[in-house]
This record gives sequence, C-alpha cells and structure tokens, in this order.
Amino acid sequence: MVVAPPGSNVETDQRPGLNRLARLLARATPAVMGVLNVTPDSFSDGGRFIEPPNALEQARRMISEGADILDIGAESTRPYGGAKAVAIDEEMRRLAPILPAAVALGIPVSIDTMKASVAEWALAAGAAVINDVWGLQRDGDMAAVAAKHGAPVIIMHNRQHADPSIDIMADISGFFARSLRIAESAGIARDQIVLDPGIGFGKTPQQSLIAIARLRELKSFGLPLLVGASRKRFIASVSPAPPDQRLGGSIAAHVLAVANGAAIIRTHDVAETVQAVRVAAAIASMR
Ligand code: HH2
Repeated sequence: MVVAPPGSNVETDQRPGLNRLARLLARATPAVMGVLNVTPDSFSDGGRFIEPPNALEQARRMISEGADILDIGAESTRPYGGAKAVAIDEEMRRLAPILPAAVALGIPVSIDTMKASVAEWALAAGAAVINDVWGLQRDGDMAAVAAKHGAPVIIMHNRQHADPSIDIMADISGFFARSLRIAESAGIARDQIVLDPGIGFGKTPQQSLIAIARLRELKSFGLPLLVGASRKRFIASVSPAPPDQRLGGSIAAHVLAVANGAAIIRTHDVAETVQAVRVAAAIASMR
C-alpha cells in the first residue's frame, strides 16, 4: 500500500465517469511525473536503475517524494542523437522485472516507448498511460493499441533533425494536428490525450526555450499539456553544466512551464520539483 505523504496528490477524486487521466488532472497543483529509465544509456542517468532492486527503490522514493505518476522507459530516446535502437525482446526483458512491480506500488505508471507491441505488453501488465515520443506517427499500430485498451496517450512532438530556420511553434502545431487526426481515426477519445512539445527533441536549444516561452499557444488544442525539461541540454546552453547539475535550470523551466499552462511536469528530481510547483501555485493563488 502506498502511504500518501502530507499534502500529496495521490488520487482521491473517485467521481464516476471521470477517467483516470481526468482524475489526475483535477487537482489544484500540476501533476508531477517521475522518470524511471531502465536503460544503460539514458542521457542523464543511464545505468543507475537497470538493476531491478535499484529501479524499485527509486520508484518507491519518487512516490514518497510526491510523484503522481511514474514514467518507465527501457529504450533511451537520446534526444541529442546517438540512440542505440533496442529490440522489442530486449525492451520487454528490461521492463519485465520492474514494470509490474512498479504498478503494484499503487500510482499510475506510463510506458515510455515508441513500439506498439511494447506498449500493448505494458498495458496488459498494468500500465495506465502510453507515452509515445513520436506522437503516434512512428509505429503505425500505436494508435490502435491505445484505442483498444482505452488508454490515455501522451503525444510528444518530435523531428528527425533540428532545423534552426523553421518556425518551431508552427511545426509543433502541424505535428499535433497530424497526430490528432491519427488518434481520431483510430477511435482514441479526445479526453484521453495529452500534448507535449518535446523539449530537446529535434530542436535547437533556442527552439526549446521558445517552446516553453510560448507554451500557452498550444492551449488552442484544448488539451492538457505536459513538459519535460528535466536536465536537458538547452539548460547548459544558457548556463553550462553537466546533466546531473542542471536542477536549478530544470526547476526554472518547469515553474515557467506551469505558469504558461503545463498540467503535467516530467522530471528526474521529484522532491525538488514537487516543492517548486507547490510553492509557485501557492504564490499564484494569492494574486
Ligand atoms: N524526454 C525524454 C524521454 N521521454 N517523454 C515525454 N513525453 N516528454 C519528454 O520530454 C521526454 C520523454 C528524454 O529524457 P530521459 O528519459 O531522461 O532520457 P533518455 O531518453 O535518454 O532515457
């Protein structure tokens, strides 16, 4: 059983008809998603949580620190290039000792994968949300899997390569429009969709800054927004630091993302992020 820390966001709104995503979002403060990378090569924490006991200890720690959802991934997406593709079997082999045990800890788990077969396996193992860093546009079966399971989907903007000459907000909007058409034709309900500008993915550092600064424009889709700026390279473009020393920049980005409309924050540093978004919300409520 999960013991809710004081003031935590553990789901309490059990109104019938409210889906799990809506319950997660029906809170006074933004939801915080803790990252659990079961990979040898993730850009900021590769190798730290590949062993199941370490992964589960980290999952428990993030829950005790106030995480509302755990995002588990077994293939590094390496936003900055050099990702090693992981075979389906290997991805599931990494997840098998960890994902069902994390589900048993009691908070919703999202599966961070680009592969429909891995997503389907994870949903069967108890995952509640699909997090697709290619926004249903890479694996042609992903939308059907989400529709079949009635699972919420995080649609993240991505591009193969950054292009400094493009209008990044127009590119993100065009990408979302395509993803939403795919979702609609597959029969995914609109209230099961979260949009994410994909900080660091196919973007120059400046374009990542723009995506956070102009996040509010993406509210025009009428869907909840997720931002994952945690430890990403654009922070070092402003204030040089290695990935494990980018907490200050991550918090600055996340607080501003919330001010600009983000409903979910994806982070490696749950305790500090929960504190930051709660204090920011408390200050905003005094206006
Ligand atoms: N960022 C990463 C991975 N998955 N998913 C969403 N929805 N949004 C993000 O910004 C996002 C994501 C990259 O971070 P991390 O998981 O730490 O790195 P890696 O992909 O190298 O494992």
